[in-house]
Parts: sequence; C-alpha cells; structure tokens
Amino acid sequence: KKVIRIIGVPIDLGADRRGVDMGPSAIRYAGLNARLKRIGWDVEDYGNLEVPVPETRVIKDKRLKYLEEIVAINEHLHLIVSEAIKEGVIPLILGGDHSLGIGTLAGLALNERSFGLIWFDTHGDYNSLDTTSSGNIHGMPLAVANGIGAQELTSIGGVQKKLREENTVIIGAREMDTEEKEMLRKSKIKVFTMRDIDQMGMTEVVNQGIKIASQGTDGIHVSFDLDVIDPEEAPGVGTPVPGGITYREAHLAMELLADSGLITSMDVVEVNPILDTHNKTAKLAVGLISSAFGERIF
Ligand code: LYS
Repeated sequence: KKVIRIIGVPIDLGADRRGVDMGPSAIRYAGLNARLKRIGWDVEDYGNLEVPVPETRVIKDKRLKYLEEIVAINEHLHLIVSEAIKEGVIPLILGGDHSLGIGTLAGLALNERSFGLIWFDTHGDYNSLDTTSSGNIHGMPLAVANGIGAQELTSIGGVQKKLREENTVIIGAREMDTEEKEMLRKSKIKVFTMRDIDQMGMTEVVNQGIKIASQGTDGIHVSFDLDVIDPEEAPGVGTPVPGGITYREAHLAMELLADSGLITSMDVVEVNPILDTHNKTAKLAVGLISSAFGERIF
C-alpha cells in the first residue's frame, strides 16, 4: 500500500517576514490531498504541529531568533518524521519556513536507512550563529544538519551530523552570503547554481544530482523551497530573488525524481500566501508535489 503522510508545520519564527505560517493551509486549500489520491496514493493527513505565534514570544538572542521555540518544534517534528519512516510511509512535510528542515533531517537520520539529499533552494541555508547577518534560523538548516551551528540545534535527534555531505546536493542556488559560500566550499556538498542549470540544462543537473544523492544510500529526501522558482511564477514566497528556475524546469526536475523511484520523503517550504496572488504559489506547490509522486501529463 502506497501511503503519504502529510505533516503541516505552520512556522514563521525562523524568518523575518511573516506569513509562511499559512503555507500548510494554502497548500491544502489548493487541493493537495485529492490530487495525490487521484494518482493512486493513500493519503493520511496528520494535521499541523502546534507552533506558537511570535506575538506570544520574545527574541532572546539576535543571532538565533526564537531559538527555544524552534528547538521545541523540531524536537517534536523529528519524532513524527522518524515514526513515518519506521512505518514505511512517506512523510510529506508542509511549511512553514525552512527551519523545519532541522527536524525533518534529524528524523530521517534516526533510522537505519541512509539517505541522500537534494535541496532545491535559492539560498545555501548554510549559515551558523557566527556567519548569519539576519539571525534567522531558516538560513541555517543545512549547516545544522551537517553538525555546524548552535549546539541546541545540532543536538536534536542525538546524532550531530545528520547528512552525508558527499550525498548532498543543492540545486538552483543564486544568492548566498560570503562566509556561507566559504563554508559550503569547505564541505563536500555539491552546489548546482543557476548558471549550471543554464549551461547544462535541468535534465543533466537533476540526473547528476540523483547520481550523487543515491550513491550508496537507501533513498533520497527532496527538500523544496518554493523560492527556487522565479518570482514571476512563484510570487508567494518569504524571500523572492529574481532569476529563478522556470515552471517547466521545476516540473521536469520533479518528474525525473519520480522516475528514479528513490524519493523516500519530501518537504515543501516557504509558501507565503500573504505575498501571493490568488494562491498561485501554493497551486504550483501542489502540482510539483504531484509530479514528484508520479503524476504524468500523458
Ligand atoms: N542567507 C540569508 C539568511 O541567512 C537568507 C536565508 C533565506 C532562507 N530561506 O538570512
């Protein structure tokens, strides 16, 4: 039985701009569950995790805004994700800002099954408290998963290092901070920038990405930040940056990943309904999730 378990994480504590806490609702409203059922999946909707609103909290450390709250949420999330993997169902996490990547990857790392990671993102999300200029934890999850950053974050789920660097790929990067780039260069993480996509084409980039992420692993986690798509197509995101991948490249990437048969889990983050027009970005998210899980044009 093919089961996808939807887990909403309505968090915007990891970002400055408000509104991505409404992402899970917007994506469900755009018809996610029905669409997945139509292509043959059993869908279990877990609902949303409980997440506090910033109005009830204070920022204690400007380099790590809402640290305590984000730790608590990711402690919870990592158990839910780990449980899903153990039960043999596919966790599909809806964000929310990308700080939820910390709990997601911690949950995946809790299991015997190893995973490769493909991270679709404009940003590197590889900052730490020492390099961040914003103090926003959504700029840090990939570093945290690699054991770099505040101990409160890296220790979630026990193991410090959640990912295998040599099986980790970023696709679509076009805006990274100076020190963040240096840190990434020191790692074994493979970064495909927009230039690589323009020169090689999305097919080649994704095929190489799949090869890297699957070498010696039991499957691939796909983390999809909607801001990787050009703001013309995906205006409803927390941090829009021009020059992103197209609607068609995004679908192509998801279909190639579906063909690989290797996706074990997925998260879709940073949908911001407040900045969107008529829920366009959430609808696109639903289309991309469907492509990733087997929907075909013909
Ligand atoms: N690099 C910036 C920061 O650390 C932007 C991160 C955006 C993450 N979605 O704040």
